Parts: sequence; C-alpha cells; structure tokens
Amino acid sequence: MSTRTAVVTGASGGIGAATARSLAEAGYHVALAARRTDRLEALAKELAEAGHSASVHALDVTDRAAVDAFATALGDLPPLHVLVNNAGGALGTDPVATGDPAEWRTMYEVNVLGVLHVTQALLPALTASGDGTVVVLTSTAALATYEGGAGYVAAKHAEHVIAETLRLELCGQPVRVIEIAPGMVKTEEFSLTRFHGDAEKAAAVYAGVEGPLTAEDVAETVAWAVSRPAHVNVDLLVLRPRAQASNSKVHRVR
Ligand code: NJP
Repeated sequence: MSTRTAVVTGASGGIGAATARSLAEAGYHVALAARRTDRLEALAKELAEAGHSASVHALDVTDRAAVDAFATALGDLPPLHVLVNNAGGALGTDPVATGDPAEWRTMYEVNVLGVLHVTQALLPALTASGDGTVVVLTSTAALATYEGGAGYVAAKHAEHVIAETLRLELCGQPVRVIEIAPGMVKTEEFSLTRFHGDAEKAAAVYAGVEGPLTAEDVAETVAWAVSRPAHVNVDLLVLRPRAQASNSKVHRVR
C-alpha cells in the first residue's frame, strides 16, 4: 500500500508518463492527470499490472474550476507529497515579427497559468503533509532564448520565475521547489504538436542527433531529485544531450 501520493500533470505521454512510471516504481500512489483519459487509463492499467497504485483524473490545467475539483478529489487518496508540474508544450517556431498571438496566449495559459492553478490548488495539501515537493518541469528555453523560439521561451522563462519566486516565498515551510530544465528530449508528440502535426518537420528536429534525451532520462532525474532527503532542495537541474551545447548549438551527423 502506498502511503504517499504524487501528482503528475500531463501524464498521458512523453516525460509525464515516464515520470509517473518512475514515481510509481519509487512507491508513490500516482495521480495521473491530463485531458486524454484513454491514455491515462492504459497507463494506470499497466502500472496496476506491475503491482503499483495509480488513479486517473481528467484535467485541463487551464481550467481553474476543473483544477479545484481535482484538488478536492485528491482528498480520497494517501497524503499528497509530490506535485510534478509537467503539462506544457510549444506551438510554432515563427519569428517575433510574424508570431501568432493566439499561439503565444495558449502557450502562456498552459505553461504558466496551468502551473499557477495546480500549484495554488495543491499547496495546502503539500504543506499539510509536512514534507512536500513541487517540481516544475521547465526547459533550457526557460534560461536562454533562440531564434524562432520567443513565444515558448517567454512562457518557459515565466514558468522559471514561478519556481524561483515560490522557493523564496515558501522558505521556512516544509515544501521544496525543484526546477528540472531539460534540453532536447525526443518524445513522441512534443515536436509534432509544435509543428501542428507535420511529421517531417517534427522529425527534422532530431535528425542526425546522436542520443537526444529520452523521456526516461528526464523521469529518472525527477525521481532522483524528489528522493533526496527532505532537507536537500535541488533548486535547478539542467540536463542536455551530450550533442547539444546550447539551445542552438546541436551536433548532427549527416
Ligand atoms: O511533451 P508531450 P513532453 N491540460 O507533448 C499535456 C517540457 N519540455 O513530454 O492533455 C493538461 O509529449 C498533454 O496531455 P493531454 C515541455 O514544455 C519538453 O515532451 O492528454 N495537460 C501531454 O501529456 C512540457 O512542459 C522538451 O494532451 C495538458 C503533455 O502535456 C514537458 O517538458 C524539452 C494540457 C505534453 O506531452 C513535457 O514535454 C524541454 C492541458 N491544457 C522541455 N496541455 C522536449 N520534448 O524536447 C498539454 O526543454 N497537456
């Protein structure tokens, strides 16, 4: 029986699903949250078959009322110790001169307001646990920019600011704030979403890159950071593939 709950947002694929597997493996009851519940159901079934404990929660992190209802539903689970704010993503690679304001707004709503909603709603339970951890899954785009990236970079910078500010504000309370900032991670959908379903453009992102990060690489990092003793706060952990030295310097084998 799990005695601690970990929430993972965006658990329906990629880094979120891998993180849910890692935290289930570490003994948490994992509350799987995302919009596509069919995918969450499949993951919950897989985890149950492996002897782990998971629950499925339909959640759009941009919908505050839904987030509040989600927080209430967590009351039936073991005490909440970990929140992984993972739901997020990029839309488009247009330069500032022609970027679509609607896409910028969507990225802000998911990556920034989504984290705000879920963190606000779950902080009371995390604090009450006496040993809570908020993980914010940002990006190397949260720390430096690149051409064509401004909309995503702006949103991820804002998400980074939430993590930095929250850590200051919670100092003295039993809640850690950990930011994990990965570089290029080859997941099934991230680039496909960014390029509006264009598989060729999505594949080009990873073309010739030897060893982009995998979702599992990031998940293991999250699980490691969360499992440090309660007095140890891993403030910010940046991980990149060896072949990527910055957002725009990527070694490709042709
Ligand atoms: O992304 P992807 P990754 N409400 O597209 C969910 C960051 N990152 O795993 O709702 C709730 O496979 C969506 O679920 P669904 C990145 O910015 C990535 O690669 O069912 N959930 C899905 O589970 C993001 O923050 C890379 O559609 C919502 C998940 O989010 C995180 O890592 C590099 C939602 C997205 O899965 C996971 O990325 C980097 C909503 N409104 C940072 N909207 C990378 N892959 O290269 C979306 O530096 N989701």
